[in-house]
Amino acid sequence: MSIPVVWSPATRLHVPEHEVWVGVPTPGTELPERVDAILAALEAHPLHEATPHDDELLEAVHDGELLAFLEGAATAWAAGPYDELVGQDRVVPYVFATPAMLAGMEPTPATALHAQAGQYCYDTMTLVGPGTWEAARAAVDVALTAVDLVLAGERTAYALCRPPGHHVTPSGYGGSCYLNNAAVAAEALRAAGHDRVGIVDIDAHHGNGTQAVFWGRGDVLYGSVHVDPAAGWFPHLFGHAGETGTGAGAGTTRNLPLPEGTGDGRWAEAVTDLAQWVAGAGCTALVVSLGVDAAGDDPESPLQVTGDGFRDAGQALGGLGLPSVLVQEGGYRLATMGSLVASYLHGHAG
Ligand code: SP5
Ligand code: ZN
Repeated sequence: MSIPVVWSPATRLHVPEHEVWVGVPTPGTELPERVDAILAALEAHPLHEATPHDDELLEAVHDGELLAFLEGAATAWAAGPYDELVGQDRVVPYVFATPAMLAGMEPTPATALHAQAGQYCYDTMTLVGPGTWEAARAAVDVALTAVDLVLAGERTAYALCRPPGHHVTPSGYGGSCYLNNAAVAAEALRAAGHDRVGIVDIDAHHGNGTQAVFWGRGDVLYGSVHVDPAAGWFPHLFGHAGETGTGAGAGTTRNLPLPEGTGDGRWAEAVTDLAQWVAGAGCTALVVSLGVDAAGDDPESPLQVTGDGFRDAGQALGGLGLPSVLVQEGGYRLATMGSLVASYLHGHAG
């Protein structure tokens, strides 16, 4: 039983040459080559190219203002002309509309593009360039095409989404993410008649964006295992155990932060805990935010998971027998990330 793989060549079009980290331009980590590294490792799986989908479900997740900004930002920046003036060819914010700046006042929306960026982008690592929108929008089509396959009867489909998405809130992007592919997939499963959908996020980082999208809702559960943000890891402000949702969503968020250095046994136990939680809560479909940056050799996290751990995580989640859409998130070591995805898929297929 081989899980179908959905991809799009347009996901290669986003080229983040740099990410500005603590004020310093460092080489980008979320590279187009990630797509090819994963494809090469999944050669044995049936391959499907994504088909275009309209914006209805994307607009259910994200504010229209954010979508319009992302779609037009690269062209507007090029006309700036910031590249000519200061040597910056990517959209990067420098003023941030934080609650501390607003101080309870209603701001007048910024007119300068370099200030507008900080109304939507909440960090300096997530630059927009030519092709960013096309790639991010294609990744949404990849996720929705994987949902189509599952609705047509596949038990599981894998969406090779890139750029990743789980850090994007309804109106804010960051963390190398622009559009929340997993949240859109969950909305698609809901729209197709699944009354309760579970999202389990095994990326090394907490998916603050996905948590935000479903924070007040009881119909989509969000559970995440990740390196403890309180130990100094992105996204810093969210992902702590006390965050459990609000209103109709009270109790439908679960965070299992783990210490730096956590390896296979304890990590896979936490994934198993989340698997049993979503099944016990009556979810009839599953979305997995499948980052592989928890790997021991990944440059972006201090977790120490191996291929065996990813296989065990796949077994725990695939063993639920739920219709499942697997959405690629992070994972940055080109030499090994493909085989880690393959290990997870092998475990999930059982
Ligand atoms: C989807 C995903 O895994 N996003 C994680 C983004 C977290 N990035 C934090 C970056 C922290 C500093 N990294 C320095 C890399 C130097 N290029
Ligand atoms: Zn990550």
